Amino acid sequence: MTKNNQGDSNIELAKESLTQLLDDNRVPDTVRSALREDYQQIRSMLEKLEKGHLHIAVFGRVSVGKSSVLNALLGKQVFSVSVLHGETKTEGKAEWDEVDAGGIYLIDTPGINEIDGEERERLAHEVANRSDLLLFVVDSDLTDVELKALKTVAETQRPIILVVNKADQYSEDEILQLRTIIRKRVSGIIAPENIVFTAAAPSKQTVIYVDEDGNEHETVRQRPVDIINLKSRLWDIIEAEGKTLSALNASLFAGNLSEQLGEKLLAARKELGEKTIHLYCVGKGIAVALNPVPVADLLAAAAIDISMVIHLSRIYGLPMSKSEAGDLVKTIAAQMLALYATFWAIHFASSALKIGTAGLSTVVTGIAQGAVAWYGTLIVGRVAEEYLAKGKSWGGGGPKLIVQNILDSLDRDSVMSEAKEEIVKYLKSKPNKPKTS
Ligand SMILES: Nc1nc2c(ncn2[C@@H]2O[C@H](COP(=O)(O)OP(=O)(O)O)[C@@H](O)[C@H]2O)c(=O)[nH]1
Ligand SMILES: [Mg+2]
Repeated sequence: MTKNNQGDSNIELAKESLTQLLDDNRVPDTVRSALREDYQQIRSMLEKLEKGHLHIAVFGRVSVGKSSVLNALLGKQVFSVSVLHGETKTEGKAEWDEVDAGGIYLIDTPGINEIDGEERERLAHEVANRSDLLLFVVDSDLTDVELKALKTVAETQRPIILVVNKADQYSEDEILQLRTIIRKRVSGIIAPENIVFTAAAPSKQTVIYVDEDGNEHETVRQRPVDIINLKSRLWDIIEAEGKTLSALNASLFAGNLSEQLGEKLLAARKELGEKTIHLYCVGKGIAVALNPVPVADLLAAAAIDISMVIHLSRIYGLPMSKSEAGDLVKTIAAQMLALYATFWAIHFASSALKIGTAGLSTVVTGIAQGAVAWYGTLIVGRVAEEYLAKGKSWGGGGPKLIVQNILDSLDRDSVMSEAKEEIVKYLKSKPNKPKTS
């Protein structure tokens, strides 16, 4: 490959962002294992970058001559060719040693299907993602299916050469016409210089001639392979920007992947966070139900919320100290109180008054209060999560807006009745009846 400083620095940049993703220790192990496949993909991309490899893949309809085009480039029969549909079932890879730079690989792929649009799109992305340059092969004017597939691969921003194969089947006039039609059809997608005609495996030609005596003779002539236009176009591109190409595509790949990783990471954290919050809600609901707290002891009960916040902060990769978590819980509680003052007052004051009365009423009160505590912990958990997901920030609206939004998003009555149900279930499963003070 040509010495190219821009290319080198692009590679470094791509490598750096890939390595960063791999080494990101903020990613908890549970999440990391869920993302193992993505990590594997990053690793193989990194390896390819380090070796400076360039991948050129063919793509196109079955039987247009994809395998034949690659064989013609290689000058030997490496990939199997068949008159039957779908000869190439799996991918193949071969080094193209005609280019001095080395490390250039040709990749054969199965043909795209005429019918299944979704599968076609998936395949197009898959092939494009792993190659630095694409040879989109056709054997006539593009069908609608081919045009759609071409647009799909073009979206991946890979450079594409449109190879019109089986040129031997057309007369010179027909080729001129075909070139004009195809140019128009793919304008805006493929530059004219990237449309090349080839005859990778021309069919034999029967020639009949009449000799001086008037006798007819029939000879079969093998037409020559015509691949030089594609070769020289490829050489030009590799000469000019080979290294930049592979780095550019690696950056694109790394960029896409880190975006996807970010989304998956957040989803995985949300799921883990959800489970964690639920556990603390159950824990606190039951603790309070068994031991209804007077208003004055509410702070003691806040210890559970504080542990929950510390736990959540680890899941989100932004660990908090006990005092930091305590401050966060206080901030959230203050907003909750401000917004729902009467609600909290009624629930806690009435239960505080009733405390001390023995028997069933205490149990009933306890369950009701446990449900309120559960609801409170759920809000604290959800708000804390939002704060953590924003990288420890409240965003423009401050804590008030976030607490308000979370409160609005929760149906208080159904949360409380679910809480009561779970608490009762737990109490019933216990052989010892709750203590009455
Ligand atoms: N006439 C002609 N036939 C070709 C040419 N290239 C390939 N073929 C034939 O087209 C058929 C399919 O070729 P193949 O390379 O297996 O296509 P693929 O399915 O796209 O890989 C085979 O019979 C080839 O001999 C060409 O340039 N001219
Ligand atoms: Mg094939």
